[in-house]
Amino acid sequence: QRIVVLAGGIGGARFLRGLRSAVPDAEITVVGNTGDDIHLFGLKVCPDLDTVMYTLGGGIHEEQGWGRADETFAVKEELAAYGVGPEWFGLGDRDFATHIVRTQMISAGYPLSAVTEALCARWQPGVRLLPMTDDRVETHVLIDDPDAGDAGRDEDGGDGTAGRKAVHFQEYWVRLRASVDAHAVVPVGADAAKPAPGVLEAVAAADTILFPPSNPVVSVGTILAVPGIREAIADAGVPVVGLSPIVGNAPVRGMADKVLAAVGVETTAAAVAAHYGSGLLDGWLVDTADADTVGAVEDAGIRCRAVPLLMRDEETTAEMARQALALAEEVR
Ligand code: GDP
Ligand code: FO1
Ligand code: CA
Repeated sequence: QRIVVLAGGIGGARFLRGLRSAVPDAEITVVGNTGDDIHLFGLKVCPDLDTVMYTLGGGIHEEQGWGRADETFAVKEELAAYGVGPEWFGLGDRDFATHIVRTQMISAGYPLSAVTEALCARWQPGVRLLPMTDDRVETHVLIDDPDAGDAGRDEDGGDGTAGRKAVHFQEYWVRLRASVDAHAVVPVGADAAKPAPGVLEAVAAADTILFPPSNPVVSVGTILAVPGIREAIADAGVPVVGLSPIVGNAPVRGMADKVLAAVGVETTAAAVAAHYGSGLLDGWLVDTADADTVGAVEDAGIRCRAVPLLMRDEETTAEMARQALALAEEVR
């Protein structure tokens, strides 16, 4: 069977490892989020694509969830000695090689999708990994500007932007550790982006489409913001099943609560399902801790089951994948 998964970084990657072991014969196409991408040190960094590639390819730093195992930071230290930053972003020596290869190929004219395929030839992730788009998309987050002072606050013409500034998602997450409120999340460039080659074809040919427990705003939401992808999923006529990244009214890890607030969605499993909507989602898995919300999700027209959703290891994650596929059969 053919399965398409829209994936962010850690949540997506870990789920995919379970899915791959649950259905080893399935043809899995991953549409990866590239809104986290950033240009640093003259290099193009694609955190979510790399997290999926390294996790499925056996190169990931397991505890950290991103970057390479057995990493060292000599290059970063040397750059810092030249006063070249940012110092807040930890690109390791092994990881640098990936970025040099990627940037070199892009400079030579290859699209990101071809570069990703080339990188995956080494890592053999066992899935087909496609970036959502070959075009440049960068998620920015609108925050209060600590330098604006009171003078600027009233000068917004009523649109709420005075005294605020947009920072790159990586700056919000890594430098600021999501410690300040996000007023808006903008996938800059998404409206003009085209799905990468193979994305719409894979969606149209899918037997099942899965939303892993990835961030609904800055991971899955960004992929859906590329014109054509949401429509292709809705039109595919096959079960679309998601797994909640929210357990017990909180993200399992990360800042989903901050970015959900920015789009006016409560941090609950049921609210995230409603945010995707019954027009897109046919089935939704919530954690057993949220079993009391199953009725509310079903009232919204989305078939719902409560099962354990903590990805403790590959086998518990594989069981989550089996539950998602079983729910897909129920709604098919
Ligand atoms: P990121 O790009 O690295 O942030 O990763 P994703 O967007 O793919 O996934 C992030 C989401 O995964 C967060 O909102 C977490 O709450 C969720 N998550 C992480 N681990 C687990 C888990 O074990 N179970 C569930 N249900 N969600 C998880
Ligand atoms: N996350 C951090 O918290 N600190 C870092 O220094 C950092 C560096 C980094 C380098 C390469 C890469 O692929 C990912 C990296 N991440 C780092 C993870 C990344 O910032 C985010 O977790 C994701 O973009 C959120 O999905
Ligand atoms: Ca991400």
